Amino acid sequence: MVQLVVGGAQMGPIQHADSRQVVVARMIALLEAAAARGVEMLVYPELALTTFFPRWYMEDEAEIDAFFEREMPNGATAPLFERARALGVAITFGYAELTPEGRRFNTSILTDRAGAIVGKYRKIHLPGHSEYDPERTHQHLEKRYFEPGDLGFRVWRNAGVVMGMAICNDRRWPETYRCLGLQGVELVTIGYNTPSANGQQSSEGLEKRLFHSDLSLQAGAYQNATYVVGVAKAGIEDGHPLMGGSIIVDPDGFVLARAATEEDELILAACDFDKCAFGKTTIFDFARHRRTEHYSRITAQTGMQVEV
Ligand code: CDT
Repeated sequence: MVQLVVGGAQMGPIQHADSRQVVVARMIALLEAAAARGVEMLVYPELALTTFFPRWYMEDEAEIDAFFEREMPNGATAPLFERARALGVAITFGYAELTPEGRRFNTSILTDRAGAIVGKYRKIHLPGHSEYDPERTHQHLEKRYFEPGDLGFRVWRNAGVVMGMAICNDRRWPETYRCLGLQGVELVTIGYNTPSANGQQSSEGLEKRLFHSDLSLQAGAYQNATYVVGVAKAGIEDGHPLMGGSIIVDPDGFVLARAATEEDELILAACDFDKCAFGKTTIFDFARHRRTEHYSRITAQTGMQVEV
């Protein structure tokens, strides 16, 4: 029987002027609160160390690189790893990664309960655009600052559980969960930064955006018989609102815990990973029921083609 208390460390806003040290101190406070409540695996948001900088158009390479980490752990984040190790809590968080070759990725890492990095994921579905768009109410320049991830969707057995990572916009794509589901995933962790309003459609408000987030996370969990944890960075960053709505979802698609604020807030749920087995061996027993002979379009074709 594999059971784990899983936590989501939703983070409130991080302003441009906030140092990594200030942010890491907040992450450690959440970690300590989580450990005190029995959390054994804690999930932080996407790009957890900085403000959501893709909202700004930048050309200066040095200005861009200031948001990126050249190594992980590094001087600023080492205290977080150290505290997680001391408390025996596995963690995952997102950050902007600058590789030694000068490549930039939107990345998340996974540690074991001894504070060692056991997994790395680089965001595959990058939303937004690469050039300044005057038609939008706010910019979303992820395609400018990041390359699509090159590591695929992988899983790792960590603390006895098959874990996989995805980042923000990945949660809207069924392919994400299915690639992980085909590897037997039991816990999918997904940090996000989602603006509270749609920069291209003013009628789309917070309620619809929260619904779409829930819908995606709950469907991904149910259709792959896995726990899913979605964790926001929320609140008003440098005048720009990000939505909250962090949730923990069980393998039936039910929400076990939900954040109520747009601030630093802990959610948690005791997860019994044996509960993943029922769906994986019945309605979503992939080996018995999938019909791959009819799925070739999924990988052969990217955009929609209307052929009638
Ligand atoms: N960070 C991130 O991927 N955010 C996107 C915003 C989509 S609107 C360009 C999301 O899917 O939540």
